[in-house]
Amino acid sequence: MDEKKLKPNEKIDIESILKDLDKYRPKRRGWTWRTPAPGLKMGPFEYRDATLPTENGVPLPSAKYFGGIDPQPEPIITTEIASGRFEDDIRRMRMAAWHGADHLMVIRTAGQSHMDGLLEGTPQGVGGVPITRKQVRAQRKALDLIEEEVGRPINYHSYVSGVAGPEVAVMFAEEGVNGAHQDPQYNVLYRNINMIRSFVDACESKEIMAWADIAQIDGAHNANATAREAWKVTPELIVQHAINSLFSTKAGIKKSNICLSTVPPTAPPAPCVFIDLPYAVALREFLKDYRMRAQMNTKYMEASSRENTVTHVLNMLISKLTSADIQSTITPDEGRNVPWHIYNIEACDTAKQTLIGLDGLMDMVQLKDDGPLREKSREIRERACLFMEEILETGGYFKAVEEGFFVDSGYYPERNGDGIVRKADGGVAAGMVFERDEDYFAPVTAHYGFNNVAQYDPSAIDNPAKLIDGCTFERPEKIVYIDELDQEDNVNVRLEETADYRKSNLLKPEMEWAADGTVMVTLFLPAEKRAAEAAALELAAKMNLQDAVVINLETLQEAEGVRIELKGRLPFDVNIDELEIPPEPELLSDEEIREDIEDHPMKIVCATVGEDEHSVGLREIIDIKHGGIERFGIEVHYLGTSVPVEKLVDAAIEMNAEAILASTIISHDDIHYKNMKRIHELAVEKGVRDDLMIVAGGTQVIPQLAVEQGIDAGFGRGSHGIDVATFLVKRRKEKRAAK
Ligand code: Z98
Repeated sequence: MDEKKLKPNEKIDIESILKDLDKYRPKRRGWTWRTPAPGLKMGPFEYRDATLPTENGVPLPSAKYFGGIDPQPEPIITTEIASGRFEDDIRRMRMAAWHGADHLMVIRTAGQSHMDGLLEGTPQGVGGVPITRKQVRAQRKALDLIEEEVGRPINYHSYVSGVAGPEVAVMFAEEGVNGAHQDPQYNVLYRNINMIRSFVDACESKEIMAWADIAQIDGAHNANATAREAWKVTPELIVQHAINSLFSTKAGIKKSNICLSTVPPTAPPAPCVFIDLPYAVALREFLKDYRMRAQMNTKYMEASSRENTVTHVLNMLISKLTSADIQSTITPDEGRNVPWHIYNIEACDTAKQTLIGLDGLMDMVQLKDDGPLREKSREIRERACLFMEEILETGGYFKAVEEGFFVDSGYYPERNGDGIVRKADGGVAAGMVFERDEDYFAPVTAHYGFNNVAQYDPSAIDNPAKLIDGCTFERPEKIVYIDELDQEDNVNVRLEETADYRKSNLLKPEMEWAADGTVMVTLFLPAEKRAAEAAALELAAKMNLQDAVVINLETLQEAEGVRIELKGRLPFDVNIDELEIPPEPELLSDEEIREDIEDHPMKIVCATVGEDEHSVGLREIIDIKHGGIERFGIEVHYLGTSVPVEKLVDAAIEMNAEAILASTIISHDDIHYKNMKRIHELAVEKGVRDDLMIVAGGTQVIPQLAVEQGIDAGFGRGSHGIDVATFLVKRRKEKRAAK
């Protein structure tokens, strides 16, 4: 099956993913954790908390200074990809996997729990995209290839909610989904689904999830995303976690697959660690047998991606201090409502960088055993216990919901009387739970509750599906796969529309969907904010951007001006075939240069020539502090500024230098090129040209024109020490080879 493998330098072929989808079976079932690798050595470092590395990936940008290593932290890293077009999301998943994500949460942009049944096809519809078998199967198929490519299992995840929850759970089990949100309290509180129905459905869903080894995330965090003052619901959060966790174990889910969704109660400018850490400790101490999925606070989120990134990083400090098992990166872009490729990837990098940066922290620091941490933590636990006791006194969970116990904005036992009230006989699907008849029988696997199999075959009590020779869980060929039903709204039509861009060398910028043309422009406008916003939109129109919208505006000073980020669409494209693409300069690595200089020490002289007092450019190229060529061990003799070209050549001869570096900034009357030519001629006249490499640089230097003056190389704007050092070492090697 080798031809089906992904090739790192080739795009994933969406059409081939969709081909024969009706016959595709996922490679495996079940959730996979990372494999710890304590003491792992990578490049110059040893890691204490890292996990087994991937085979392919994109390291952090600065990894290039350390041999391109890409250490992977301990927690699973989640990213949520839900642009609404599953075909485009597949490409984003691959990028996310290369950046270290191994938990991909996906799909719907619609409230899935508003659907009364499982839909087929991939309709984009009103109100967003629901979940369908086709999307799930296509994405799991793609992930089966992607996980092979990166060399690490990827957990695929979605939501089991709403009155269609059990149906969704069956489909997930059939299609190899590895993780899901499932919490009946979520349905009750936020989707107004009848509470009895919701808990009965949850029994069924959880039993199916247990069979399929699907890891579960609960919904408690929605309380602090909803409550007016999120930190006040911390006792309730613990109660919600406890209810769903215990309920889930009773429905058969193993504890190591039960992940509590922990979201810190607050965010800066609150003293957030002081508030969040005691809560996290309280939760983990109480529910230590379960896993923790940490997600950043989204309640107090604005559109500054800088601010959101800091909130995210502080969340990871808490995660590190309390050993979270899954780190979510979902939301740094949520505040600006631009769920774009780049923000998923940035957030994965932020998580990887932070968690690897904190490697070994707990071997050096310890949470104090006394003081405010323990006191506050104990207090939260006490409040949670009292909350639970009052639920029992009131007559149980359903009664408590009827009395508005949940999402009340008081800090329990304080109550503000503004909790969410639901009635046991109200809500969606009220009265739709029926007792099973005496002869009720369902020949299926992982079915919750009473099932009179014995009436047909007592030997099939533990395996009712035996009576029909296996249900879809054992015999997946029995699954009825229904393709798109809508002739206009389907993936094939969408792919057709973007085929030109996906299959030729036509190129359009993209943030979310193939060829969406979306770009972001960042501006500083020295005006007050209302004027600046209007001006930004006017400027966008002049830049030819369509549908421009300001997505972030931050005042730097109310009169002096604002920073604005806006998005818009470019109505044109470029053709790569018509571009003149210069060959990529091949730089030597630091090690290669250092090695060569060690074996063959190199001495050079340099100066700013002519009547020119500029020195910064040349110093940037030579100084060790600026990453200049000195750092490779090259012996540099700097003669200063306004140095006559004759003096430079004489100095090179006197010192027996191998190269001359001339800096030339002033360029009137082409004096910079004339000086280069003169250096070359002098070297020829003095009989040393063959022994000397002559290099000149400056902001106005065009490399080609420099070489035309007779010297060896020219370096223009944006050149660095490594460019010059690479040239000198390579040229000298050529000379050595020619001898
Ligand atoms: C997260 N980004 O938790 P609808 N069930 C539970 C949920 O928490 C959610 C759903 C279902 C957040 C996502 N949570 C918010 C327990 C959603 C989804 O009704 O289909 O949108 O339910 O990662």
